[in-house]
Order: sequence, then C-alpha cells, then structure tokens
Amino acid sequence: CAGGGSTAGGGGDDKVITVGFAQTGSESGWRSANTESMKTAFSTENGFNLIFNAADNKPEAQIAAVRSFINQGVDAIVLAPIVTDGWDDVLKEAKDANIPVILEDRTVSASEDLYASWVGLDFKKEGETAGKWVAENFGKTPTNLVVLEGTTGSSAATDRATGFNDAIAGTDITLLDSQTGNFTRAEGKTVMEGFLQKYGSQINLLFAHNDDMGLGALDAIKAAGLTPGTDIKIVTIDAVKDGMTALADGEFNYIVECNPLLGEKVAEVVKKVVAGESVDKQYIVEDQAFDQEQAKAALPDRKY
Ligand code: GYE
Repeated sequence: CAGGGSTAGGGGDDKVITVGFAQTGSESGWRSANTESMKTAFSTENGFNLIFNAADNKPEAQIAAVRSFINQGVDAIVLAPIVTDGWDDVLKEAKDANIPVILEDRTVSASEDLYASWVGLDFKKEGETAGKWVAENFGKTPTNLVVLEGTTGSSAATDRATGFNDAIAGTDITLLDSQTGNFTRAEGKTVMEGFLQKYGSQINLLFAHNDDMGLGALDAIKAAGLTPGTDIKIVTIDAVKDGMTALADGEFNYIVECNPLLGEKVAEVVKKVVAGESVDKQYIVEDQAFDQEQAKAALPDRKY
C-alpha cells in the first residue's frame, strides 16, 4: 500500500473495516473491562468502524444482533457468544453472505468451519486450577461446598465446572448445592442467601464461577453473621480489581485470573482475516492465579 501511514494511527490499510461486535451484555466487572478493551482496539484511529451491540444476556437478542450485522453487510462479525448452542443457522447465513465471524471470549458448539478463529481463554484449566487449590488446602478434611455457577449453557460455566469437578474428585469435599447466579452480583447474593437459609453454618467453602457472584455472596454471608474468608472460604475466577481487593482484605481466599483484555489480539486477527491472510483456529490467552499475599502485591498495578 502506497506511502503507509496515510491514515492516523497504526491502521496500515486505507480501507476502513466495518465490524459488528455482538457482546453478551454487561453482567460483570470482567465484561466491562472486556468491552472497553474491544472498543479501544476497534477504534477509528485503528482503521475500524465499530457497530457495538450488547444483548443483555438474552441469546435470542444476540442472534438477532448478528443477523442484523449480516443484513448491514459488515466486513466482519465478532461474537462473544452468551451460550454455546443455537448458532448453526445464523453462522451459516454469515458464511453464505461471505462475512467472516471471529469468536472472542466464549466459544460455540457449531462446526469449526462456520467461524474463522476464536480468541479466548482455557476455562477448563481455570476451573482445574481453582479445584486443585481447594483439593490441596481442604481436600483431606471433611468440607462442605456450595457453588455459584455462571450463565447456564455458556462455555465459561460448563468448562469451569468440568475442570473444578475433575480436580476435587476423590477428596473429602462434599457438594451441598450448586446453582446459577448468572455471573451477576445481585444473583450471587440472592442464591447465597438461599444456600445459607438451607444449610446455615454447615457451609465451609464457596466456589463462585466469577468474582462478581462472590462479591454478592459476601453481603449474604455477613448478613448471616458469618465472616467471609474465615468461616466460609471463598474461591473465585476473574481477578478484577474488586475481587482482588476482597482477596487482599482477607474476604476471599483464592482467585484464578481470566484475562479480559482481548481487544488487541482480536483486532489483529480480524485485520488478517479481512485481508485474506491465514490465521490460527484458536488463540488462547494465558491466565495466572493469586492467593491473599499475591493479591496484595499485584493490586497496585492491576489494570482492570
Ligand atoms: O468470567 C464473567 C463474565 O465469559 C470469561 O463472563 C467470561 C465470563 C467472566 O461475565 O465475569
């Protein structure tokens, strides 16, 4: 391309790329950080025209958003699928219209031929890391566990549950109850209230599929006169600032990170796909994990 840099920023190609991004909604701190990362990466300065849609975690609304992107004739569609199933038809429609689809964050059960690439996280490994820590610390004494699950049917919830359950198999940990809190603080609180009414101080351990549900549960635990982090140990996933603060303050006991800053990588993949260059079928971003001391050390530099 002649005289690179004719557009502002590092866009390279002169042609603006119109991208429809179908986000899940705004259920959590992780999601806010992810949306911001995507909007920054898909900026005008970077050569994009971004059409953003958040579906309020309603799968039908998200399918409708993707269909509307197809009708608008966008250059590419980025999809953070709320649930795994139900994508075959609309992804086929995108393919027939020659519009490439790039998945970010969660994945789908549809055939791999129906999307160009997936930029995401190893949710099963996240669950496993949480489960291993729990097994090491509580696996040899009788321990009663409750679980706050993420959105039912999402790859994040399904795979985290699988990884966690595999890791605690054969330990002295007993699962009292497991219910969805839809990745939100409000539902995390309500479901935990229900658990506490039913099982009271029998509960020794809470595994929440994300920080926000764990943070909601803190209110319920305190209202029941119990001390989070001590009477009930708490393990979560994400490592957003509020979660890390609860961990550093001793109210959580362990957090497995899930990196929401995927925007730059997704934008790079979209540019390649639109340019007809080959890309990998999946890019998995690495996560770490934190105990209370590690959270104290990491907190000052936390970006989200
Ligand atoms: O853990 C949760 C969010 O899909 C990884 O969705 C994402 C999850 C994340 O709402 O906080």
